[in-house]
Amino acid sequence: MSKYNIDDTIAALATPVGEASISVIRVSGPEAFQITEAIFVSKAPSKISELESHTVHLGEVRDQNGRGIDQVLVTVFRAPNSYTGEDVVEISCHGGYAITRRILECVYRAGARNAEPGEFTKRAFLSGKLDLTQAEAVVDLIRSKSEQSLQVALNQLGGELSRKFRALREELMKMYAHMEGYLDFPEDDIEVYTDEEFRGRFIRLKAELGQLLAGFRRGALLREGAAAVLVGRPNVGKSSLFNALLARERALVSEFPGTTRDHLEEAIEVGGIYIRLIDTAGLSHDSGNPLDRIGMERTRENIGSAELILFVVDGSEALTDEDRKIFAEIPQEKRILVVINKTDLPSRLDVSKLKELSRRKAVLRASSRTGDGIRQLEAEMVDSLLEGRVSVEGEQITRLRHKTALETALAAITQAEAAFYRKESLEIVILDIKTAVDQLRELIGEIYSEDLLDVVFSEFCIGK
Ligand SMILES: Nc1nc2c(ncn2[C@@H]2O[C@H](COP(=O)(O)OP(=O)(O)OP(=O)(O)O)[C@@H](O)[C@H]2O)c(=O)[nH]1
Ligand SMILES: [Mg+2]
Repeated sequence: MSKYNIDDTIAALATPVGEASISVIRVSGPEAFQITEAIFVSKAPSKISELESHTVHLGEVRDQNGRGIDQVLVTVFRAPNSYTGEDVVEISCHGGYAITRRILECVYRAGARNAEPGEFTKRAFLSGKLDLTQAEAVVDLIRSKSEQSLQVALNQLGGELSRKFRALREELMKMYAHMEGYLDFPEDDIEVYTDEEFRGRFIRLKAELGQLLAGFRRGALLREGAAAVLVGRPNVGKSSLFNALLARERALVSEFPGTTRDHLEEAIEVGGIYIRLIDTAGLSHDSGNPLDRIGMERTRENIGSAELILFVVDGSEALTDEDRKIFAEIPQEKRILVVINKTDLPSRLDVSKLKELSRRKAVLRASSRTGDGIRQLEAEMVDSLLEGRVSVEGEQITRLRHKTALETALAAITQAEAAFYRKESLEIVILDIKTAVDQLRELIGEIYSEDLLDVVFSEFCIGK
């Protein structure tokens, strides 16, 4: 069956599976009204297909033997004024495994097909309700775990990024048209940009694409969050800091070195960013204990995949060789914050030696016992992850798909520009411009392949 098939009617649970006060089953397609009529008996003696759009009706769902299953509300949306652009019925029933399963069975028996993940949104896209960038924002909105990622998703859903892509496409199409006009009628005195104009347009386009690309890392960070890992020798207070940042006693803390044997992960939201905070087993290079070695192996893996390392030292003790060895293990290209913990105790740490060791990394002081310096640490974590750029204003690309397409477009424009200056035939230049145009059209989904839609919509959950 073709993935483009939108002739049939689909149905799925739109709310999470499990116990809830209500669940919603969504039915969309040309038969949505007839299918609902077959299983629903309204209190009022009217047919679903005759009901006004955007109205809610009380009634009962009955199985094929006429036995009542649940009292429900159905909401009717008439095409094209619905999420998918098709006729849609939403059945709000009691939440629960068995009830929703039985109602869905009735809906399927009456002729609906089980919707694939994201199929409702795919239909919204195919019927022109949303473009592809906005469809992606729907997933981001649902998945948002922090204020900032939510804001970026809302901006995208509102069409901010799409408008930017469209404007760039428009600009490129103009260049294309001018070049094509010249190619088609070279003798005519048709108006074509001067070389100067072309030069200016190339420069502007490259700058705008470059700017969008530069924002990718931050956009991806806002969308996906980041992993921050606490690293240091045993007993410096990593687990205590972990708890202080979480604001609850999650990790076991004790005065015995080697308390944490396995890593622990918890999510926090700091400065609007979603951070996966990871506590690790203290690294100790001369431990003969095999359990320690396994724990340390895990710690190394965590270091490898983290975006931010919090290197923790104990301020109430002098810097040790072990501290040095551990620091040396952290790849220097990583973002690293050095945290001097236990500042409530008398200081025995030579800060200049620590700075020498950590070179230009930021050094912070904190006490997980009193909470001093914890807010500052949070702020530094955010700054370090965002590199100081905290604003979510402006268009923000968030996905690898956007990045790859814009990179291809930028390369094509750069190539077109070079060919233009070498005074190569316009036929060559125009091919590159066409490549760039197509990349932008694909971004908003003006042109698409089945594969592309598969990739975009496979991220969705069932019922969306
Ligand atoms: N005075 C003081 N003691 C602290 C502070 N942070 C941690 N401690 C104490 O230091 C000891 C070790 O703390 P943990 O958080 O278990 O240290 P850790 O780095 O997780 O140790 P491992 O799991 O063994 O690697 C405990 O007795 C804590 O109470 C602090 O800021 N001030
Ligand atoms: Mg610990």
